[in-house]
Amino acid sequence: MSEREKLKQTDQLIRGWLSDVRQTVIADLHDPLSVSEKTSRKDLVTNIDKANEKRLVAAIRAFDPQAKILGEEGSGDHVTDMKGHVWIIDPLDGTLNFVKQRDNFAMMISLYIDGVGVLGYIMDVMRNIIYGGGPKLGVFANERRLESPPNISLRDGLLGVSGPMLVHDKYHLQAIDAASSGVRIIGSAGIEFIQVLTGKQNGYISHLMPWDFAAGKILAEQLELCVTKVDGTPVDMLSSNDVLVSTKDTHKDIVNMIR
Ligand code: 2AM
Ligand code: CA
Ligand code: CA
Ligand code: CA
Repeated sequence: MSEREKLKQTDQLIRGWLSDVRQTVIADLHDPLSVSEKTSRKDLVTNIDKANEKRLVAAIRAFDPQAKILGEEGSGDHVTDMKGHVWIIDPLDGTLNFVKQRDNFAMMISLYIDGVGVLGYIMDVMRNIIYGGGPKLGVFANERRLESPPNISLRDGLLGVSGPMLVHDKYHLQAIDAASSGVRIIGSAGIEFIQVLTGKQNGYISHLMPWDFAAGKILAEQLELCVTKVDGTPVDMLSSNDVLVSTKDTHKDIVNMIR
């Protein structure tokens, strides 16, 4: 079997894991949640975050027992380097949206080998669409291949931002807002990445953990989008970063305004 055929099989397997976990989320969607605060009343974890992570970790362990797993809720490993196979998972992204809206949340999985992004997946759970693929496969929204979005400038597009960063005017975000066609705040990094992948937004800026951007980075770069820290330097896969994902022209515009 060629490397590409193997990756295609793995792609189908991962899509299956996400679909299986989604089914349990949808089946229990209106059951009472067990919610606890992590760092604040705006930073929550539910029984669903934890259950999803356990299921995804079990699936990855059965498939790739030697691999390291970096997950938000602690069912994975303590990962200190990107050597070998590293799976990065966010079992429920946009937990506050999940709790308050039962909408606009995602699940994300990615595989890095020796630090290189190989496969990335973002599932929009309520729309039942998996955006996934990688450098050897291209990017697909379920069965539909995605083309690179148009390279629009800051002025001509809608920019996704983090609410707290906009309020605190971090990186002159209010001036960047004024220079764009407008800003949008969705509250799920995964859903924000999808907006950029599909050309509905020309970029997104937020303070993110590795599991928030690991899958989106692989997909965005495959579609000729830029993923860096907001100052234009490379992101660190093992710590938090102020991340900018955008079209090439918007990237130039924003990095110039920030520097
Ligand atoms: P989460 O829901 O998986 O925690 C908006 O809050 C976005 O930023 C979400 O994608 C959220 O992911 C992510 N995020 C990153 N760090 C966060 C933090 N300290 N508190 C809340 N959300 C955070
Ligand atoms: Ca969280
Ligand atoms: Ca997240
Ligand atoms: Ca999460």
